[in-house]
Amino acid sequence: MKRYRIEARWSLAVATTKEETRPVRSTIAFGLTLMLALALAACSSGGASPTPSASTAPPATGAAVTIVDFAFQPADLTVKVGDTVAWTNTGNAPHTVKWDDGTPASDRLTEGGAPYERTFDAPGTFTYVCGIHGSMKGSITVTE
Ligand SMILES: [Cu+2]
Repeated sequence: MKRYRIEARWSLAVATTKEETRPVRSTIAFGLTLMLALALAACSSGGASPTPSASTAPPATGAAVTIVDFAFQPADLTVKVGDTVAWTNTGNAPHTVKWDDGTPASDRLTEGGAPYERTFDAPGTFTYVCGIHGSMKGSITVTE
């Protein structure tokens, strides 16, 4: 008997507040939809992130030397076999990269100009100087 009473009361309450419950219900439904959409967006972005990092991993074989204030920075750099090193001049004076191993020297590197690149296919230490300013020295150590 008690059970019936409670049910009757509840249905009465729903009946009287029917107009009020409707907008609340649709708001809740909208909120749930939004949460679901956000959860899905979070899932898809979380699933997408490993893909770019995997694709960016293989070409990460470059290294850079910047020519600043009549100096190679870093002066000594260690890279892996197969890596390409790029030299960029950021100063007003022109510089070159002249190799001690007989590899042809770079063209004159000027500020804002294209970088000079060399790819190292064998291990060893490759020393160089600036062909214009002999006191500017640097080396690339290539490891397996
Ligand atoms: Cu120089």
